[in-house]
Amino acid sequence: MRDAVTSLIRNYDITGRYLDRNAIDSLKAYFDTGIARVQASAVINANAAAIVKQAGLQLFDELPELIRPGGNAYTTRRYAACLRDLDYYLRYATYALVAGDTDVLDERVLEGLRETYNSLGVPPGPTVRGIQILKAIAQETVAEAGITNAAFLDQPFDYMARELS
Ligand code: CYC
Repeated sequence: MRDAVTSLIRNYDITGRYLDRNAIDSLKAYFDTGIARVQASAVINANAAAIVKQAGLQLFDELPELIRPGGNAYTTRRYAACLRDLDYYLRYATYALVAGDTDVLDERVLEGLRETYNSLGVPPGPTVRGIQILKAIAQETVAEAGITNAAFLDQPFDYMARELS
């Protein structure tokens, strides 16, 4: 698993280069947002259960066919699996936020997920919608906690949504 610093060093080491201006700029951008990343992640952690619950309610409110007979989240077991998946997305997003890198998402969440979803008939469009809803609620929650300039918050959610689209 890589973070913003180890990813960058790895790239420079492969080609045997000293850190140049671009490297310094990107490290600076990461360290400048460091405290805010940790704070945003702490706010999400403290509100994770409520964020997931609200995201699930909003998703099923927007797409009620998911929980009707024949829908992929129909039956309590599948409903619960869907909320659990949302919880995975949120938790791993906080890891990626702190790391400043999406590598953990590739390695721990996305690897083979599309195939698993295909074989179980989990629909990609509604899953992506679920991730977007999670992002919006996480943004609101972080903003309400007084953390401004949290533009970095979008990245892990957008990355997972794009990879599952
Ligand atoms: C199932 N979701 C699964 C399964 C996996 C994951 C592996 C199959 C095994 C199981 O049921 O537990 C996802 N597992 C993960 C992820 C990780 C992991 C991401 C990384 C940490 O270890 N259905 C919908 C909604 C959506 C949904 C759109 C919720 C957003 O209609 C999710 N995922 C969903 C459902 C199942 C599932 C309903 C159960 C499908 C079935 O068994 O028929």
